[in-house]
Amino acid sequence: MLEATTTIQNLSVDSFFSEGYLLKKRLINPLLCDAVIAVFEDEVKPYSGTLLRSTTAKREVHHFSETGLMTNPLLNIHELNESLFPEFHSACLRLLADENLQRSIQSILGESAVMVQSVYYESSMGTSPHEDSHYFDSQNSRMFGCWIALQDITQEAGRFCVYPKTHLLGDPTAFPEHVNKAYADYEKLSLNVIRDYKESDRTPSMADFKARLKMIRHILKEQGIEPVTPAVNKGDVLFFSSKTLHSGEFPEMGTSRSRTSLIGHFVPAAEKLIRYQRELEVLTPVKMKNLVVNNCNPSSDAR
Ligand SMILES: O=C(O)CCC(=O)C(=O)O
Ligand SMILES: [Fe+2]
Repeated sequence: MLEATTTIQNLSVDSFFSEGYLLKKRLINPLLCDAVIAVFEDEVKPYSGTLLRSTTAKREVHHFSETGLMTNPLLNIHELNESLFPEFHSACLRLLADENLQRSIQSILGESAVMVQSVYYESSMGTSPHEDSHYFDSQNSRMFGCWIALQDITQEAGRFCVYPKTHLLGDPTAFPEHVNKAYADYEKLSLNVIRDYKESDRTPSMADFKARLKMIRHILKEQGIEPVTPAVNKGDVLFFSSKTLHSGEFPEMGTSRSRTSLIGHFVPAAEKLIRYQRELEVLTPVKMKNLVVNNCNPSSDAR
């Protein structure tokens, strides 16, 4: 029995490495998901002050859709002021430290993990295909995101998409030379755009990312790579590599359907962090409740 379970686990991990993502259904207890949403409604949603956002990496008040959904996701909820949001802070940490989740993280990494970023979404904002590695990663590109559905997510709310095998772009054993050359050009442009923004401290705009988007769309089309938009339900977790292209669909206009999700990005504890594929940073892991997190105030986002 034990042997069979171990084999199944290994198969899953193998598919994470071959496909660049892995969906684990019902990994998290739905009650933990409900608890996070309930305290978000009680403690966080009525708050009128500013909080750090993943869209701008700046502090902003909540922005709302016409149907009352928060549209600017919260960046690094583990670093929220605990005295302002005690219940939300501890419910999120409890969920991210969940035993089943941590066991899966361990089996992907094969060693101890540190959470370097967390984001809370109430709605999808429509994010174009990108890889997180260009924003930040572990120095050996082993970071991955755990995208946790806190509710059943409908098509209308705008689903999360992954592009299978794209974490292998640039690998000569996986893609032909002309594709890897096009990918190298894309990567160069993408990093230039991101580094420019960071240096001038401007907020990314869709227009500036247009050329990068055109290049990656061309590669995806030529290789016939279609996005996978798995139907996800409360407690499901989608693990995706820092190098896997992913995007978020736009919600339908005027929808009242939320897409409540919590995302944690994890790296091996023994590696350094790298920002914009240029700046190395030593990790300073600390234990926060039952979760090991990096003790810093990251200014980068993974959008
Ligand atoms: O949830 C989304 O729409 C995008 C999330 C994302 O890009 C990320 O977590 O890295
Ligand atoms: Fe991302």
